[in-house]
Amino acid sequence: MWVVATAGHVDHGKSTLVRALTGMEPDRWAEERRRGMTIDLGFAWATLPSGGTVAFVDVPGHERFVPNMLAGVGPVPAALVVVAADEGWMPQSAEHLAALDALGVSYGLLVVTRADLADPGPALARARAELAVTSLGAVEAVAVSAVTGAGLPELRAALDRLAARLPAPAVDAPVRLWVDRCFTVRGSGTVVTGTLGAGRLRVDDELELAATGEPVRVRGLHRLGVAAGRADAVARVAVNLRGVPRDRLARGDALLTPGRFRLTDLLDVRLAGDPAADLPATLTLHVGSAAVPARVRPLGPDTVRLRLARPLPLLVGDRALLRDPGRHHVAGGVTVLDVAPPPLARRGAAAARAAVLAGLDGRPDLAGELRRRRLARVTDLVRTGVEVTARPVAGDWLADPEHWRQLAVRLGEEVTRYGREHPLEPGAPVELLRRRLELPDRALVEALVRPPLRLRAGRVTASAADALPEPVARAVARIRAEYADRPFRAPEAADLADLGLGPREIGAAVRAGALLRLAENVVLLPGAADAAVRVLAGLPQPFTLSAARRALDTTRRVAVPLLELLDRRGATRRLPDDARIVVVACG
Ligand SMILES: Nc1nc2c(ncn2[C@@H]2O[C@H](COP(=O)(O)OP(=O)(O)OP(=O)(O)O)[C@@H](O)[C@H]2O)c(=O)[nH]1
Ligand SMILES: [Mg+2]
Repeated sequence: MWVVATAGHVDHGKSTLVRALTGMEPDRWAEERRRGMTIDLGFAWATLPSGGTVAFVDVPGHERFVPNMLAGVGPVPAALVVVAADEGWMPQSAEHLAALDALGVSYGLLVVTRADLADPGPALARARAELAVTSLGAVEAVAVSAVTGAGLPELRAALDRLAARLPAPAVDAPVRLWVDRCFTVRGSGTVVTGTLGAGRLRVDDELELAATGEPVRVRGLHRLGVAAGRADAVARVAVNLRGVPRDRLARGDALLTPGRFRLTDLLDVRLAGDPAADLPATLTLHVGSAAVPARVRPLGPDTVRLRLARPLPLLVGDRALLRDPGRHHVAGGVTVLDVAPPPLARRGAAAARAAVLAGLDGRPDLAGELRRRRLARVTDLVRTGVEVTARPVAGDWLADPEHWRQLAVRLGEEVTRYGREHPLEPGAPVELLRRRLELPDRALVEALVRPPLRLRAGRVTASAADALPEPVARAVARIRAEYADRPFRAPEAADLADLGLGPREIGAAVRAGALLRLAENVVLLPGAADAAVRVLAGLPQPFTLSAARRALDTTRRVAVPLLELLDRRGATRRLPDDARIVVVACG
């Protein structure tokens, strides 16, 4: 199924055309039929020559009902721009086209109606020129008469060609169904309708009501008036909801895949249209079927911050439009750049923010998001529209790699400082370190603890060697200094003896985590095992003992027990032919 919205000035024959194509009545209200004018959205559908189905969202052309028109076209990716041959280009032809352009609608047809009343040529030429400079660009044009039927077969064929060009819908994407109608069906309860632009709905699905976050369940589903167990985007759907009173829902609400969207009333956007500085302080933001007053704060030449009167489920990259209802003026399209922007409290913050926004294009980008936020929860990032491909550093926390490295260094410094200030205490409390590093979660502090730091009983100790008798600590320090840049070389037995490290001293150092014992008189610095796995993971798999020895730049004396240790830890696995593979790359 494809969904196409109409657009065009009042009385230009949009509804008549939809009626002629579908045999259905798009003007649902008695008042509409009495006045011969569309007031609210109408819905009808037809089978095309190819056998495919096209559903129409028929919009009102009258200037008073532009907000209804916008609610209809908001979630629809294709448009039929209708112009009457006998009237030609008119104010709402322009306003509707500006709206389609602002929303970035790039698929459509131009239909010159009432071709039995006047030569369609001039209206067609003017409309073509107007469309050419918008997101629609050069579109196919057809002249029709709903009275004589002339042009309708050509229009049906053109609709088929348009449908064939429409991009494949993202069926696996999360659902955000913008509600355009809401009513009660006796015996069934609340029903909402909308254009499903992406994702898939099934009977019994649990969804989230955007306005309140409350869970709702799909009790029944209709596609184009027929009950269905499931509906894949793109589709016109009616959703019967279990246990939701009718008055809880209205046009502009949305049904969401749980956990995939974030309600926001503060967003930074890029404008296409009027310059930021020329915008009035208050405009209406139209997105999906919603229309929400927004306070506008210019940041850069084409970027503004919007404070919405009520929060909406928006994602980075969403297209929307700003309109001045008083002036009947579409101020421009917006692309959402950030749905969780930082507050602009400090002096100069707005200018700094403008500089950041200048580098954003509305494409969700994990590395960039992490660079800006430094730390973020997976769930929060997903809800902004970012695809998370990185591994969390702790719990569901993601970190910018550079920031994480700096935090690790600062943790070491803070622990050392604490040790100096409190020489009698066994290390710095994790909670205190969390506050000093301004981290939101203790788990982050714990994840930053790496040798020579150690975590014990809620405290981080500066160096395991601190807990050792003075001569042993000094000997370990010498080894650390000498072997730091060749971590897989081990001191010879004679060197250990020279350092005063006999079996008892080595045992103490190993227990304190200051040394890693591979075999009798074979010790490395702690961390060497993890580092070795990283090196070995870079080898062609599987690898032999001698390949490992060369890669680690070490001797058999170290390589043999080191690999055995890694086997025991499950980081490597020994194959029947004695070669090995790395199982998990740790660290
Ligand atoms: N002669 C002739 N009349 C037409 C044609 N198409 C529409 N009309 C007439 O034009 C008038 C307006 O048609 P509608 O279809 O209601 O126009 P509309 O664009 O839906 O109007 P709104 O929904 O109010 O914006 C009606 O009286 C139609 O009968 C046509 O091809 N030829
Ligand atoms: Mg109409």
